[in-house]
Amino acid sequence: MDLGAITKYSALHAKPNGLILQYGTAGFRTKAEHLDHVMFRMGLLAVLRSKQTKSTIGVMVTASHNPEEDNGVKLVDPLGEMLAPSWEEHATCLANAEEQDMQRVLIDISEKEAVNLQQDAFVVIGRDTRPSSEKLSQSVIDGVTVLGGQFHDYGLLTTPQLHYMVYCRNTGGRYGKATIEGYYQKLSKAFVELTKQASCSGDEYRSLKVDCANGIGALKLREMEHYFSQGLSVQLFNDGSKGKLNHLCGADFVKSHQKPPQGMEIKSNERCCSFDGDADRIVYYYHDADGHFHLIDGDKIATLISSFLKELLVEIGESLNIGVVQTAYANGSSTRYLEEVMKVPVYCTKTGVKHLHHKAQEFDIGVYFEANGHGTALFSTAVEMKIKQSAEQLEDKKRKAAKMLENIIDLFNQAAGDAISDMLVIEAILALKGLTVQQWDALYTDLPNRQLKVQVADRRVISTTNAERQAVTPPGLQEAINDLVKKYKLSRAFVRPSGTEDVVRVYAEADSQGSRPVVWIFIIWPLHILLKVSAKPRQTSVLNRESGGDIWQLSSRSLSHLRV
Ligand code: 16G
Ligand code: MG
Repeated sequence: MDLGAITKYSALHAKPNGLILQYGTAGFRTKAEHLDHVMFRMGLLAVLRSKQTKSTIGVMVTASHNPEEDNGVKLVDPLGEMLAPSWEEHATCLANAEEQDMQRVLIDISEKEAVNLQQDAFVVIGRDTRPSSEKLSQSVIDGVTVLGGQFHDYGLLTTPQLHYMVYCRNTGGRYGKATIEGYYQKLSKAFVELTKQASCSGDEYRSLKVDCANGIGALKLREMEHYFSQGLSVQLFNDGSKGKLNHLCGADFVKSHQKPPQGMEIKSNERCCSFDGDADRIVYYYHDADGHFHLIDGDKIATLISSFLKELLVEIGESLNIGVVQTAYANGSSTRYLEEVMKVPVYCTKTGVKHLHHKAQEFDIGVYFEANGHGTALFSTAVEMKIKQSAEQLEDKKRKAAKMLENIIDLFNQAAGDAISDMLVIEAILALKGLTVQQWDALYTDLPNRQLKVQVADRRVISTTNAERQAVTPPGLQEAINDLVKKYKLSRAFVRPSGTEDVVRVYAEADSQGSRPVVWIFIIWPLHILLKVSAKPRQTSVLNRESGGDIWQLSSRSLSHLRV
């Protein structure tokens, strides 16, 4: 380690005094102007991680669905997964070290992790379309080079594309070619093969409106569309040519406001979808003939995918172990449908892609989705080999199903949830099954639900267990929720501190038989207790009323007048 050079370069990326950030669920995220030193230091850390794992490591510069002024960074581990938890802690320590302590922290990490400093290092870098991203990714490169690492800068990429590149590079090209053409060709070839088999390939199945959140998804989908155009024609909206990134559009906006994005004309029963700002999330929606908006979220995407995979396995005659992984936010109707109708085992993990991904790896085939649209399917190596053999050996009908499964496996991005890949998987399944968007939506009916966020003095007063579905502290909170919930059919509520914002999230659902306010009771009561126990409730709590998208302003005073 050339400590002199590190000190010299670090001074050019100086840390603002006193600034403390944490490597959270999705890396570091804050206002772009506070991130220069973090980027430089993540370049350094990526080199250490690369030396330690003797593999290529990825660094992605993005703040996903956050406003355009923000930015962020996350590291991608060798098989395309999120950074290992012990290294998240190192990332936090390194980012927060004051200038004079930085070298010591760097040496501490190397020693703790037994990094062989003589080992070569290789880092790949990608960035989204934010105005700040180019300069910030240059700071990552400065960090990589000062520690003697080699790098390849892919420039503009979606987050899942960078995960894909890392995975390809560390598996000797077996997963695919680590180039943007390699990605386009692998996915498009599988998609075109699949849709060729669809008997219903009328116009209805061939066109899709895509809201790209004014982000990187637009650029990449534009580049890619001619590769798969014989199977699907896409019409892009919010493609970044005029609107602001994530402003009144994108998957996060559509999911949390339950309304279509701005700038998209929707005719009744037309199939539409939205990506988020870095294209790792997707939700679908449509307007029915009466003009009502219907959202098809990650839960219904998981249902469509897992039922299709299960049908194929039955046709091939393979009994593989398939599991679906969700979080506490999954609508109860989806869990019931999967377990009771489809007879697929369902597992619940904490919020955050890494938890779901990890759990899904336990199955032959693991399908995971968060309700917000993050997700993919994972296939064990043994399954991939078995299916490949079946596609060559089985007799006609079975061989056709095995071939389809082989292509579906290629179409998924198994390194990370990917809006483009998920979109193509969904479009292929709908075409192959001859399902309209309404028929897909009608698989089950979501229970009415509400979600809100509230600011309290200290969100750490809340701790949870059982995959965040039960509150352990503050005392009395869970008992109060239990007492209330048992009075209503199919009802469920939970409270959890956010991993990405300084807020507490409250979720509730119930079979309120058309009387939607019932769900609000579950929301308001936990909130009421919360505000009582958290020493100093902030003056105003902003409640994001999901359906309808209103912002409700409730003060703790007005809450205390509510009678339940
Ligand atoms: C991040 C996570 C997402 C999770 C969300 C929850 C990744 C790539 N993204 O965006 O999975 O749903 O945070 O945030 O892991 P919360 O803890 O604030 O509710
Ligand atoms: Mg995202």
